[in-house]
Amino acid sequence: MEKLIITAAITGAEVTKDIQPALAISPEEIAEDAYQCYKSGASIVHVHAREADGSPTQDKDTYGRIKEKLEEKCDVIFQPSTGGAVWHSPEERLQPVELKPEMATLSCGTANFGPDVFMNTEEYMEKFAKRMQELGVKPELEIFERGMIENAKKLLKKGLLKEPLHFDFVLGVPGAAPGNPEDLMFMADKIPEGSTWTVAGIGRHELPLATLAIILGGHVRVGFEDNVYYEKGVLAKSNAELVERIVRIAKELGREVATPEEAREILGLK
Ligand code: KMH
Ligand code: ZN
Repeated sequence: MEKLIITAAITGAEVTKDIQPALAISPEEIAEDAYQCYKSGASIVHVHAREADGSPTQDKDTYGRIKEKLEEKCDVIFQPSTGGAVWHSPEERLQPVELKPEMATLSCGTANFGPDVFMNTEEYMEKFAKRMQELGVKPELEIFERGMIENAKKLLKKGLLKEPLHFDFVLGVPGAAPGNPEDLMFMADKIPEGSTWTVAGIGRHELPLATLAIILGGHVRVGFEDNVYYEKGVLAKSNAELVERIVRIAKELGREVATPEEAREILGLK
């Protein structure tokens, strides 16, 4: 079986320091957190930038500072968000791709997101995909609902995506697809042959879905963006602690963990 790619989604846009005191805020803190995750076994870091006051920002220069500091430390794959927060405009959200990171996320449709709506119209999905293609940025296709796989296939048909595709099933968001094992298996069965996939289980779904993905041959995303707990009622000490647990489970299940270079091979980044 292919080696396991672990993505650390370290900040997100919604988590606050009140909820998780170990949350990194400044570019220096975010780069250091990402480095600790890399040392623990992550080969990709998915990042949302923050303002000094902790609020989420899609500012290109802030992402640029994180990227620069991270590149000084290690060769982990830097994957900025183009999802941002629900209230960011599409133009704001797209900014970090101008830094030409190796990857960036591309959300493939609109979904309820707790009490909010995470809006991704066809026009903007196409615009995001086109710009990423022009800049040579590989999209990670964020799938919150089954129909979003079809939206991704439509982008592929229009020539706005290039195979092999890489999907991230984000399961367990309140208002979108639930985080049950059968939901993951159903979705993983519907993507084009030759695609790769990872799973981001939200909250209590993180660990069981990660374990299932290791068994099924998929890849895994963990981190404060998706889940701030180590176990019920116990906060994780760090993002790295969540990565370390996945490395241990993978080892027990006989799945080797990919280095960033190996992840690049698997994802067709080079
Ligand atoms: N914060 C969510 C509204 C992404 O990073 O591409 C969207 C999100 C997806 O986190
Ligand atoms: Zn994100």
